[in-house]
Amino acid sequence: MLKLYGGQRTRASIVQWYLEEKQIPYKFVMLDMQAGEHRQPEYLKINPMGKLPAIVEGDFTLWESGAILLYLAEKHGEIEASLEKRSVINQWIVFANATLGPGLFIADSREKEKPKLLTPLNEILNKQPFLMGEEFTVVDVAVGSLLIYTQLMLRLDISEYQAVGDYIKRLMGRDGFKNSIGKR
Ligand SMILES: N[C@@H](CCC(=O)N[C@@H](CS)C(=O)NCC(=O)O)C(=O)O
Repeated sequence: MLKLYGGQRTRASIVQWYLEEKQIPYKFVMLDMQAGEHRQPEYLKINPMGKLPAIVEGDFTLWESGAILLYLAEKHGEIEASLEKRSVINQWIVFANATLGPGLFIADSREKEKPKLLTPLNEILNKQPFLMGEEFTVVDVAVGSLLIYTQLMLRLDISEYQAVGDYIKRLMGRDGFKNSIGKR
């Protein structure tokens, strides 16, 4: 069975959300970060960077939450064969981790980046319930989790962005969310 390595409050919950959505069987291996378990040789064999999350499936290991999401989506049939469709999914996952996350979670850039990032997201979500259209996809886990964390962790004022606020509520109402990030 797939093992997901995480800690009390780590991005492993993002991966866990997707596993719950797709009902993929997994075992959550909770490392004690206070005790430095993620820096011990046993875990460094899985992720030499000493960061969480990572997954282990048989003798295959993978780290970086975005790469894990993409792997799971591909393996569990969400991603169609076309290079273009796969690349658009990849685009949103990279956007979440390389642009949206740093833009909103690095205090110095937050105020400047907030309108630049949330205005187009709001426009997209005004037209459709999910980022790729009518259907919830892995992209909503990657981007949506960070938007949700802006509320849970930063209490970021997004009142100007009604469609983003509605999207967050829609995502938080999902069972997969409630059984993962919602439980922490
Ligand atoms: N870009 C990475 C970030 C990984 C990361 O920084 N994880 C944090 C927990 S959320 C961590 O392991 N921190 C422990 C440390 O840096 O020692 C990902 O998305 O997986």
